[in-house]
Amino acid sequence: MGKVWIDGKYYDKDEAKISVFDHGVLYGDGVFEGIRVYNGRIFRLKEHIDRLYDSAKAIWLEIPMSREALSAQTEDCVRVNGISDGYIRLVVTRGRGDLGLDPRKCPRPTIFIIADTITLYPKEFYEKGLELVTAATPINHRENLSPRIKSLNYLAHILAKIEGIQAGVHEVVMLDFSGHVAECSGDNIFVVKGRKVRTPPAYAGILKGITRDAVMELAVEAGYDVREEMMTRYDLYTADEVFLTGTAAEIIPAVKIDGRVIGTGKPGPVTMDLLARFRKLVGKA
Ligand code: PXG
Repeated sequence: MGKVWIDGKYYDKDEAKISVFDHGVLYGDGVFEGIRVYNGRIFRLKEHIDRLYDSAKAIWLEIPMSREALSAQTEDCVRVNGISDGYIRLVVTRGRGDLGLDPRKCPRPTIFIIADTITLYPKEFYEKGLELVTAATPINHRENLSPRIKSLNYLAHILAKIEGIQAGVHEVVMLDFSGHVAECSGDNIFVVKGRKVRTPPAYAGILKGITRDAVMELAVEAGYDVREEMMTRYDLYTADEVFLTGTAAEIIPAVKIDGRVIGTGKPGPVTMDLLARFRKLVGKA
């Protein structure tokens, strides 16, 4: 039976509960991380912890634990659950308060850590590639709820995801308010044209993915011309290759977008090269 750590104690999965008065539940007031474990080692834990504390800072939430203590607790949770390849969900909510939205009424944030197995995309998705459509729902405006904050408010992305489900495709492309390509519902997006590997800039208002950063480093090492640039759907439609990056997906090719076949319609050589390099980096190759 899996054990979930909540505010200092381990609970059996079925007994792992938080209050209905928690503002994480009442208002989506909180932040989180999704982290991967490969061969018993946590992938880029420091980067995830730093992003979590930045997300918390941005919403005026003080995590009542040091980065070192929370990192050690995350490692402990993986060990206690005997996970060698899996997924960690680390969540910090505003905590228990009253029915008003004033965060000052929540004396102590709730922290919980789930370490579990991971549901992976089927292998054939990597071999054949995904089909995407553009969602009508734009990404949150960066001055509204910044997409840089990995918050418990995922509704814009979930509404976009629902559009993808209705359209019968695997993922959706989300645009920003000016129509520039931003990211997908749970992944970042990359566009390949020749030796050029481009991805939307993080400052424009997207989640700065940990996988995105790793893939950019690998692409630079491999000698590609890596750029962060604003793009429109025209750049997607006319690309040689498009791929998505994320903690769960790693690197996954997209071969059809809004009915346009991308490149040859099959996962391309740059995507496959970067996927091989990524798998080597995480010790899966
Ligand atoms: N953009 C968004 C909106 C995300 O939610 C990424 C990019 C990729 O970031 P990382 O750091 O993982 O490379 C994410 C990933 C899921 C799932 O089940 C994915 C995410 C969060 C929750 C669930 O696919 N985040």
